[in-house]
Amino acid sequence: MVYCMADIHGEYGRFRKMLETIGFSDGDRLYIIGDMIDRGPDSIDLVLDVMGRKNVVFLLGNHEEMCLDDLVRHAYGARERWAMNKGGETRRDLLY
Ligand SMILES: [Mn+2]
Repeated sequence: MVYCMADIHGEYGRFRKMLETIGFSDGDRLYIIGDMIDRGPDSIDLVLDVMGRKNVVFLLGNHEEMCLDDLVRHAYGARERWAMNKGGETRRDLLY
Protein backbone atom coordinates (compact mmCIF):
# COMPACT_ATOMS: atom_id res chain seq x y z
CA MET A 1 0.00 0.00 0.00
CA VAL A 2 1.11 3.55 -0.67
CA TYR A 3 0.40 6.19 1.95
CA CYS A 4 0.75 9.93 2.08
CA MET A 5 0.96 12.29 5.06
CA ALA A 6 1.61 15.98 5.47
CA ASP A 7 2.02 18.52 8.25
CA ILE A 8 3.00 16.09 10.99
CA HIS A 9 4.71 19.07 12.71
CA GLY A 10 6.66 17.27 15.41
CA GLU A 11 3.80 15.07 16.55
CA TYR A 12 6.03 12.03 16.74
CA GLY A 13 3.82 10.10 19.16
CA ARG A 14 0.78 10.55 16.95
CA PHE A 15 2.85 9.60 13.89
CA ARG A 16 3.89 6.32 15.56
CA LYS A 17 0.30 5.66 16.54
CA MET A 18 -0.85 6.24 12.95
CA LEU A 19 1.72 3.79 11.56
CA GLU A 20 0.46 1.25 14.06
CA THR A 21 -3.17 1.94 13.13
CA ILE A 22 -2.56 1.39 9.41
CA GLY A 23 -0.28 -1.60 10.06
CA PHE A 24 2.57 0.06 8.18
CA SER A 25 5.15 -2.54 7.14
CA ASP A 26 8.28 -2.93 4.99
CA GLY A 27 6.16 -3.75 1.95
CA ASP A 28 4.40 -0.39 2.14
CA ARG A 29 5.63 3.01 1.10
CA LEU A 30 4.95 6.34 2.76
CA TYR A 31 5.35 9.77 1.23
CA ILE A 32 5.54 12.68 3.65
CA ILE A 33 4.88 15.78 1.63
CA GLY A 34 6.32 18.46 3.85
CA ASP A 35 6.31 20.07 7.29
CA MET A 36 7.59 17.35 9.57
CA ILE A 37 9.09 19.91 11.93
CA ASP A 38 7.96 22.78 14.21
CA ARG A 39 4.91 23.41 16.43
CA GLY A 40 4.76 19.91 17.96
CA PRO A 41 7.01 18.58 20.71
CA ASP A 42 9.29 16.03 19.00
CA SER A 43 10.45 17.30 15.61
CA ILE A 44 13.96 15.88 15.85
CA ASP A 45 12.90 12.41 16.99
CA LEU A 46 10.44 12.34 14.12
CA VAL A 47 13.02 13.35 11.51
CA LEU A 48 15.58 10.84 12.81
CA ASP A 49 13.01 8.05 12.75
CA VAL A 50 11.93 8.88 9.18
CA MET A 51 15.54 9.15 7.96
CA GLY A 52 16.17 5.63 9.20
CA ARG A 53 13.32 4.12 7.16
CA LYS A 54 14.07 2.94 3.64
CA ASN A 55 10.43 2.97 2.53
CA VAL A 56 9.61 6.53 3.56
CA VAL A 57 10.20 9.39 1.13
CA PHE A 58 9.94 12.92 2.42
CA LEU A 59 9.74 16.21 0.63
CA LEU A 60 10.64 19.58 2.09
CA GLY A 61 7.81 21.84 3.19
CA ASN A 62 8.01 25.52 3.94
CA HIS A 63 9.02 24.76 7.55
CA GLU A 64 12.00 22.68 6.44
CA GLU A 65 12.88 25.45 3.97
CA MET A 66 12.79 28.02 6.80
CA CYS A 67 15.10 25.77 8.83
CA LEU A 68 17.56 25.46 5.94
CA ASP A 69 17.33 29.19 5.20
CA ASP A 70 18.44 29.87 8.75
CA LEU A 71 20.93 27.12 9.62
CA VAL A 72 22.42 26.26 6.22
CA ARG A 73 21.94 29.22 3.90
CA HIS A 74 22.18 31.86 6.66
CA ALA A 75 19.68 33.95 4.75
CA TYR A 76 18.94 37.48 5.93
CA GLY A 77 16.00 37.53 8.39
CA ALA A 78 15.64 33.74 8.25
CA ARG A 79 16.00 33.18 11.97
CA GLU A 80 13.27 35.68 12.78
CA ARG A 81 10.96 34.34 10.09
CA TRP A 82 11.41 30.78 11.34
CA ALA A 83 10.82 31.88 14.96
CA MET A 84 7.63 33.68 13.94
CA ASN A 85 6.44 30.37 12.48
CA LYS A 86 7.04 28.38 15.68
CA GLY A 87 10.46 27.09 14.75
CA GLY A 88 12.20 28.23 17.93
CA GLU A 89 11.96 24.94 19.77
CA THR A 90 13.16 22.95 16.76
CA ARG A 91 16.08 25.35 16.41
CA ARG A 92 17.03 24.96 20.08
CA ASP A 93 16.73 21.17 19.88
CA LEU A 94 18.96 21.08 16.81
CA LEU A 95 21.65 23.41 18.09
CA TYR A 96 21.82 22.78 21.85
MN1 LIG B 1 2.20 23.12 7.70
